Amino acid sequence: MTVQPFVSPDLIRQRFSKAMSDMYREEVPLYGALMELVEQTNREVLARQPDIARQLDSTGEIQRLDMERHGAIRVGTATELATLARLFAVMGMQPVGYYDLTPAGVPVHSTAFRAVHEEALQVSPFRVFTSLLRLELIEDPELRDFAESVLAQRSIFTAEALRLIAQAETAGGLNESEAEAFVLQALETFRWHHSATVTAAQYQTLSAQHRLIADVVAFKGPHINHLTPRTLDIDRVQEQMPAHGITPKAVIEGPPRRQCPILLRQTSFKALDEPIAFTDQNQTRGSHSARFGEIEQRGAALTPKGRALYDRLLNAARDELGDFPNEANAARYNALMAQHFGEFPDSVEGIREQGLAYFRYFATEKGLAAGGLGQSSLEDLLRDGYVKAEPLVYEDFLPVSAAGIFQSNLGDAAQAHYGEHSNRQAFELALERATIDELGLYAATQQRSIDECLSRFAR
Ligand code: OOG
Ligand code: NI
Repeated sequence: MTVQPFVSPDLIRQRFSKAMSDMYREEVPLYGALMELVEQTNREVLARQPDIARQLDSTGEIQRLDMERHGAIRVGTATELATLARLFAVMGMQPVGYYDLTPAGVPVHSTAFRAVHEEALQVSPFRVFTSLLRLELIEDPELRDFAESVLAQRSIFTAEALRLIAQAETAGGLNESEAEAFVLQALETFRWHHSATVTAAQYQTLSAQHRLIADVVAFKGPHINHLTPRTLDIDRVQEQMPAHGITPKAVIEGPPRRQCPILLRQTSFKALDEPIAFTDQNQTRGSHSARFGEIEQRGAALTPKGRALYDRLLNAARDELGDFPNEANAARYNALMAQHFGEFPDSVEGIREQGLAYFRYFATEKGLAAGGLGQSSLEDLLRDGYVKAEPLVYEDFLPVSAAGIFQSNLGDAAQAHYGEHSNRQAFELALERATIDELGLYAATQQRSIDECLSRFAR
């Protein structure tokens, strides 16, 4: 008997991402319309701005652009979260970062499962923003007990998915046929269900406490609630959405429009109410809205210094606005953001000289032709044009933006005030492992590219 080799986790993730996209396109017709709009806009940008095309080509991002998606799910128990971590690990995805959404009145805390090495990200940048409901924040003990008992009865993984996860863990990987089965089985966890696990009245009670609680507790599984493509021009897509029958939220989250994109800009549109059958109804008579659409534009990953500047400018603009950004104050918000962010350098050189972002260093054509140069410093190589610096793309999320996305899809009524805040320790206890610090990952990628450049020319 020949032993079949393992399929690399990166390829399993690439296949899973494709399968998820196909499933979502079938389930949510607007997703298909949005994907077309984003693909068309990206083509236009690349044709109109050859410098962007060149930059994406030299970093390799051009090859992953069309594959680029992030999804989001919300789970209800520690066991669900810990098992998800094991499921994602089969696909080479690790929990990166900790996000606390309670300051924004959303009773969850979250992490992002994603690949961590630049080479793995290149094969598939697929990531999933994963939130754990904080049931301890439900004040009514009766409702909390009810929610806990409903969650305790469900299993969000198929038996076969659990078996394949265990198999991958003990054997150290999955072979071709196991990997194929795994993708299909894992997909089931993220599927939409038209029937709820509670009665219509129970759903109402949960929803009255917080719409998000109903979304997590009342269903068989953590349906994927959006799948977000990456656009090269978010303002243009936002502008064009209405003509395609899509109504975007009032403002784009994140930094304002700039020459040199930083971090992450996002916008979303509300999904329609979807028909649901509650357990006391034979046919679908109720409804629930959970699924929405979102697009994003990614820019440079900021260093702690750059991030502190970003946070300060964002807070200053928001403080001056004096309210959550909304339809009525959108124009003023955009003006305030542009005004405050005038302080943030907007050229690659300016950002690099002030140490505001992480970079990757590449040998230029001149550098490739030159070969060994003896001992030169990185700054020498840059100055003489042997090496060029490209901003490292941000692979993570932003808590203020995430809160804005949650809010716009839950409605303003969803704003609550929680006394208890950030609890990373409790989150990691539930996850059964620590979350990875994203800044360390960016610094490591940057360092690897510096080492490679220096060793190339040191000969
Ligand atoms: C997640 C919202 C956050 C993002 O892109 O910041 C998010 C959710 O609604 O479950 O997806
Ligand atoms: Ni999102």
